[in-house]
Amino acid sequence: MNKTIIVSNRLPLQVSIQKNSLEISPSVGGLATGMKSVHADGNGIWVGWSGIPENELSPSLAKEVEKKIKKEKCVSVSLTNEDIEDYYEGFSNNALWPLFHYFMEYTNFEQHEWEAYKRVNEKFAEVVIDNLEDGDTVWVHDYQLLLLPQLIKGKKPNTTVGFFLHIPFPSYEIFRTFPWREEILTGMLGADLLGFHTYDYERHFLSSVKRILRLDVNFNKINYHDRIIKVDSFPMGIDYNKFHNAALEHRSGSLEKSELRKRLEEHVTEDKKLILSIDRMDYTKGIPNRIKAFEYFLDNYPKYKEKVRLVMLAVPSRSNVPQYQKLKRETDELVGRINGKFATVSWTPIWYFYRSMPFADLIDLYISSDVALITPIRDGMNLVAKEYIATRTEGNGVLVLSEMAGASKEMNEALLINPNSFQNFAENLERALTMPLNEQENRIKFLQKRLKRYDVEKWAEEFFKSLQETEQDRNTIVTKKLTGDYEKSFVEKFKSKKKKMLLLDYDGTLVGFKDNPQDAKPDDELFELLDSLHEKATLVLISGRDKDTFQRWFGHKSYNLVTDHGVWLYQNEEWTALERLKTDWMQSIRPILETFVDSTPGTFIETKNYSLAWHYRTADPELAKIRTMELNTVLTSMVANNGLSILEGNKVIEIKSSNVNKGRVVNRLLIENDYDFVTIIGDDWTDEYMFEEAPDWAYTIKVGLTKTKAKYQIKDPKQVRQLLQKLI
Ligand code: GDG
Repeated sequence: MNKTIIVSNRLPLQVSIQKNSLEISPSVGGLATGMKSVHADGNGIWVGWSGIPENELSPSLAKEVEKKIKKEKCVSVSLTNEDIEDYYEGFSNNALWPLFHYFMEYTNFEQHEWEAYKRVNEKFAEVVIDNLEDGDTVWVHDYQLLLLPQLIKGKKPNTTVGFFLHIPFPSYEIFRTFPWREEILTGMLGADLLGFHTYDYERHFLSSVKRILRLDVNFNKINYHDRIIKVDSFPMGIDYNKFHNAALEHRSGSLEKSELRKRLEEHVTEDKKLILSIDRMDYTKGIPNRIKAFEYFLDNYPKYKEKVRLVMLAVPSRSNVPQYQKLKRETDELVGRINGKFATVSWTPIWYFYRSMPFADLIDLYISSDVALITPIRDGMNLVAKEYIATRTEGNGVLVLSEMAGASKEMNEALLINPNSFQNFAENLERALTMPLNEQENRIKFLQKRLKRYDVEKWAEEFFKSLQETEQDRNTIVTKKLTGDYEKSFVEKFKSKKKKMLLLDYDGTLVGFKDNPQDAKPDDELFELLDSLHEKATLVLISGRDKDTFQRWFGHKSYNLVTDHGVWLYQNEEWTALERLKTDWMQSIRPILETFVDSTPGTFIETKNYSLAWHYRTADPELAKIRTMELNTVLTSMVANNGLSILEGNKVIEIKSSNVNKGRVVNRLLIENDYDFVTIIGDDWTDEYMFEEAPDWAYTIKVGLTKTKAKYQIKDPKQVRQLLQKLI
């Protein structure tokens, strides 16, 4: 039975060893909840670190840990103290975490930590592969394991691999500073589906893939070797019912009130309000900034003195890292200073807790607070914001949320603020404190509806569904691939037939692309191949290239040539014009193309006899994308009335007479002779005209794995040559 292997840095359980006795308890985090059904399904297993370093376990204890966690359907990856220091605290938390959250000043690039990161990712891969069977699916989580997808795919290419990033993916300008940027991207591209919390992170990732790896991206799909990788956003939700029901229970009076709740309620009266913030103590969460902004608020709206209290829960995190220790000191000092500045005998403005709290206390905090102030400087999603909304069972309460949290993208009904503007912060806090009840209810209602529907289980389900679809897509490509039995029958047919024609496109089909088109000359091996083919079949090279170039390259051969997309035909050592075309339009189009060359570095114009081509292969892909749209807009109005058409080829826009296309030539050639075998091979969409005109029984083969009308697909020019070689 096929199973799913979930992989994350930590297993969803807590292992504690006391006086040589082992305690294992499941952890209750959002991820564990979301993955519950995926994990529980069939023989699903979870691979990760147990939280106990290898060095602290005797061999017998290690065995026992393994046995006990196996019962929880988990398998552990054993990590040494050194691994944890260099891979986890080092590379993951000192390089990836700050950089991905735009804290460049905290980012440390250490070669030995990078080595450890690679080594530990390989350890994870080993454990996954040991547990992997044909047909299994792997779902990898988060920034500690960016290299893992490719490590799995490289060894087990038929495995479906998904990856989800829980933190932001930074913009290209930030990501490009990373010394091992190519390796990180290639590592991630081992996945068939890459998921992010928001569309922005997805966009940033695609932009880096385009610019750094220079891969082709079509909408949200990446063409990578012979694979198509899907990239999409899946905003992670929470276990809505768990929070909502706990809040209902706490409010129902069936439970005895906790001390915390009693103390919180003492503060809340008609004109006094509680403001809540909960975060891990992390510099991304904007804690010092929030305290300073609160000071600004009290200074500028003094009527709220003694009327509001900020209850701030900061949960200890990574506390042995110097930056986190500094943050803790800064927070302590700020709270002290501000409490000292404003406190009265009966009031302290900030109640500050530096600890973690049991779930029940968390619920008490949520239900007792009139306003939640969630103001990270940068946050992948932020689940606390969602949890606060889920606990508002009476429909009141206001969420003030930073625009920099991924959650803001789907929580428009919150009061969205820029946490760096104290004025904006203070205005919205005042607005939250004075918001009429019916407005609060309307906003909460909308937010709850969405969070309830798109909860964490739905999130996992949607990701998983999309991941399974990639498997189906892969299978369709496989059925179209001209390999195995299909290839065998193709070769046999060719050999058994008498009147054969091979129509071969040139660039991208017989030769790969070069930065400068003039460098893509035919090589000796190609001549040898074409000579042999020409002895066995009518060989036609058909190209958008100009007549002069082909004359220079192939004039000494007797192959048939079609150039300029079908304007000229070379047969029996003679050139014939198939179309009579004007070229006077070039005078008005060329200056337009020149302005695009000036404004787009790396682009140039190629002048052919009957067309003008603007090449952008070496330009910045993002800029080129914008420019191609602009150029298309400018040209569209001009070409329509002048009998011209715009062809978008592979990194080139070509303007030519609309009467011409490769498909018309195919028709003409087919009529000339009574062929019993025809094969057409081409790579870009100008070749689709040929595929359209081909008779049903012909072989049409598209080079590359993008959408096509051709019946078969093949990976690249190298494979085309290998296939043709088999015909001789
Ligand atoms: C990363 C990304 C992304 C907090 N204090 C206590 C406690 N919590 C629980 C909350 C919430 C979770 O911890 C925190 O989740 P966040 O999403 O707010 O933040 P990160 O830990 O930074 O998580 C983040 C997330 O991954 C998921 O993809 O949203 O952007 O940084 O569930 O309730 N729970 C208990 N006591 C506490 O004191 N019991």
